[in-house]
Amino acid sequence: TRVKRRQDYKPPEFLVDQVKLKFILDPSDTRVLTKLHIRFNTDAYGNCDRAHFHLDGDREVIELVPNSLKVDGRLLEEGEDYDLSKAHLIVKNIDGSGKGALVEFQVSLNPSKNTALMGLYLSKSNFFTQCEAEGFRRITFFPDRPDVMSIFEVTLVASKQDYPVLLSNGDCVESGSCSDENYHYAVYKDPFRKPCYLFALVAGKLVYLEDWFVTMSGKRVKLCIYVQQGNLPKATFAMDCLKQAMKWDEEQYGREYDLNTFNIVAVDDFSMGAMENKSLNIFNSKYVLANPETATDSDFEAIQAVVAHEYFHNWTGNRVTLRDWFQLSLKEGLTVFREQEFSADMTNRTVKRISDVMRLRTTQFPQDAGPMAHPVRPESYIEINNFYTVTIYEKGAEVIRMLRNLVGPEGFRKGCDLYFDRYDGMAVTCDDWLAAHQDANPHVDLTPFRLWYSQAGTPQLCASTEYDASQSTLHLHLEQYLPPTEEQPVKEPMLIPIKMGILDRDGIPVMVDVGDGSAVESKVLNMKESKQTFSFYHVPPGSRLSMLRGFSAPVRFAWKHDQPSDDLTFLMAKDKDEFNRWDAAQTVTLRYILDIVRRMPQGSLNPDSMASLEMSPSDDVFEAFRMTLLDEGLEHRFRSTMFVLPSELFIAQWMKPIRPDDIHLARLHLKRQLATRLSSSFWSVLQRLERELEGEYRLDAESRGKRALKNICLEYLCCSQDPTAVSLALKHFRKANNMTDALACLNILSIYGKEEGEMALAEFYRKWEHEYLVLDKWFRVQALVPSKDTLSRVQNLLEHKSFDIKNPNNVYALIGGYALQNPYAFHLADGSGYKFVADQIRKLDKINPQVAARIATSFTIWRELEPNLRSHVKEQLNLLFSRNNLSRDVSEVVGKLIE
Ligand code: B3K
Ligand code: ZN
Repeated sequence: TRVKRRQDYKPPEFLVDQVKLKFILDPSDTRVLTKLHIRFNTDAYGNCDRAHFHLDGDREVIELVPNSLKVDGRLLEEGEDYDLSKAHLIVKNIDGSGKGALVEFQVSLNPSKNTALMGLYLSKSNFFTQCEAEGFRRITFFPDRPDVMSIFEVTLVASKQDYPVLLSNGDCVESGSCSDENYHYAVYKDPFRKPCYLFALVAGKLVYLEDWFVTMSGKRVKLCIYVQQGNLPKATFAMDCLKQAMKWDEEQYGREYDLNTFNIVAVDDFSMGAMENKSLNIFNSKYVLANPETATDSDFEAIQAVVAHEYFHNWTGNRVTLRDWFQLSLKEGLTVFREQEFSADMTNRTVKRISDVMRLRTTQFPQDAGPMAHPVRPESYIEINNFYTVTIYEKGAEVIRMLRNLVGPEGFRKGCDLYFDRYDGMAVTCDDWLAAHQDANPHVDLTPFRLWYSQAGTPQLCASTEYDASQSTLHLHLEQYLPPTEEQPVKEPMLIPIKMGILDRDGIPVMVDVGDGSAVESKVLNMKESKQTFSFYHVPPGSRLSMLRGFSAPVRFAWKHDQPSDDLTFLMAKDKDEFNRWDAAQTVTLRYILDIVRRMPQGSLNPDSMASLEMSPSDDVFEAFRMTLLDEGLEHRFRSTMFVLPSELFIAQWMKPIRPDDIHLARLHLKRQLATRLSSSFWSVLQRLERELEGEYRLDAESRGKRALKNICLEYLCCSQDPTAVSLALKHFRKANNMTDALACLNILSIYGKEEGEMALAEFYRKWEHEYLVLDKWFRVQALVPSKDTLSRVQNLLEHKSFDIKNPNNVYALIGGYALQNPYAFHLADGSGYKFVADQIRKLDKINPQVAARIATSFTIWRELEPNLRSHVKEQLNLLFSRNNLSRDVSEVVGKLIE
């Protein structure tokens, strides 16, 4: 069977202590000379006479050079001494006493044909590698699993002229000219044992930005960022981020960098964000290159986050690595969490939390509720690349956050210290991680917490209250429910930490008194049972609860009886927890949108009749939004976030069956009503901010916040179909001296403008025609227009001369933007949107299966759709699945969707 199971784990039979690789680089015929010092794993299996050594190798990509395979110098015969299968090389009868053997061979491969961007490939004529998760087997034969850790020595040989820069992991210990003067070589040694998924090489024409960092023990580390000629000035921001991250990891976790150099290389063709190869991080160029003209404020923040994330992996992932891929969240969840905290420290904690939670709710909750649901530590997979999911990453990070809250910040630091100390240089499991925290915090019982790793699905938490006026006691009844999933029909109650507070009728905090002698402003209730009641004493009448502060657990929270909207607007204005002020705004708007959708029969909403729809939120809702908008005591950035309405994907989770059009229209209706009612306030804030932002562009947090608020004001005003606002947007677009404003206006104009939109798009293209990363924005803006005509626009853009379907960034911007982020345009009543996306998946699957599979996740929620749409999706999924030669990646996703 093709399914791999966590329970089937067995330690490797052979260990590889040392790997020597020599690459003779050539675009169409690269040679890899491989020498492996191997040894039977006597620790796991004792002694034996002889055993077969199994090496993985993707023989559709690599070929064993005839007569090159030797063991201890002896040439081996196929059939007699070794076998080759489609995915393996099996070297037979190796000594099993543990005394070791030297296995040598050569392979040949053709990087120029590698469009999957896994293994060794070319991008703009330069060589790059990507090995995680199982790309190393596309470079040479090797036991390609993370628990085989080796010391690597790598020699690169290449043409001097075409590949002046030669890089691999570790330090360059030797370099020079070859006997053929047209070629040169470099030898790299990495002193740290590592799994082969962390191997990397880069060769080509690149320039670099150099800097240095002095570590806490006084070691000077050379930092280099390699980019294509002409891009050097765009690398300075990433360099600053790297230094900030290095410092932060020393201060917060006591982690110091461990080599003499740290390199980052930017590449345009890359299937994901970036890769943490030991000392040679390879980055999608969109997470390295930025200047104010070409990058938005959000781009800068994303760069800061990704640079830090990859750097942090040096300890969480590289020094301590994974036993097997089921443990993926051990490094990813933890590293995301570390990045989130870093970014919070560098920017605005509340806003960062809000944006992380938005993402979790918009993308991870639907995954957890559908056929793609899996636990943070999965039990099985077919293609591991499909498991680099929001569940592993983002929910994984939530689990770490809960753990830290459970043991407290000091306990968490102690647990981390113990983890690094105990497992340095080892390949370990999520259980080992928990064991370290348990041992460091013996007073807390972490047993019930483990379920967060094993149970899939989002717990639903339902609350109700009862107030006993005679005793001034408030009883809070909580119920949790975790819906069954395919693999787990019966679930156990989870340990849910609920941070909460009480406000009296004037909004003054009431000390939370649960009768244990302590009285605090914010209390964490650890709910363990499926039903549980908590009682609070000395609660004045008319008090209100603020629940799940800071989103203390990744659950869907709801009150049994909807709160009256004045409770919510009260919390919007008064909660001491800023996150919950935002969340109250989300609930108020979500409820109103759902209200419209539920009251209107399907199809009765249409774009033209919306204006006459006689429904409106109550006055206090408008007032609460106006107060927020005008409250100078609040940070600009926070105020702008308050106006980001719940996403259509989030709203859809509260509706069965899902009617995407109605959701979109109802949401738009609310947006217009807010825009109209608050119009004069939007204008006054906008004008004031315009004045304040005049002059030179500044990147500081304050200016970023001002831009965000200014642009959201403009968006609302344009949404209210105010022609003055639309012309102003065009004016701003034309005179913008930074990409944040330009892109915000382009976006607004393409949605709310008519010919203004087309003009702006054309001008934008002309201006940025030669800036590859900026064109991605241009594609995405068009893919995101919520219109029934977007499909034909996207279809046309596929043929555009600047669009390259082999480039993942292009694909994610255009096809991904359309299929994953634009429900109104994607869900077309005749199913043509689905057919289009299915066609693209078929095409992409031949090019880059990983990217194709990701696009296929756009169908995750299909079973919840209303019957007409559902039947159209079903038809497309069946058609897709019936096709043979689907990659493992796509067939696993589609198989799960239709099963
Ligand atoms: N570890 C890589 C992801 C590799 C994905 C392989 N399909 C990037 C990261 O999470 O840091
Ligand atoms: Zn990562």
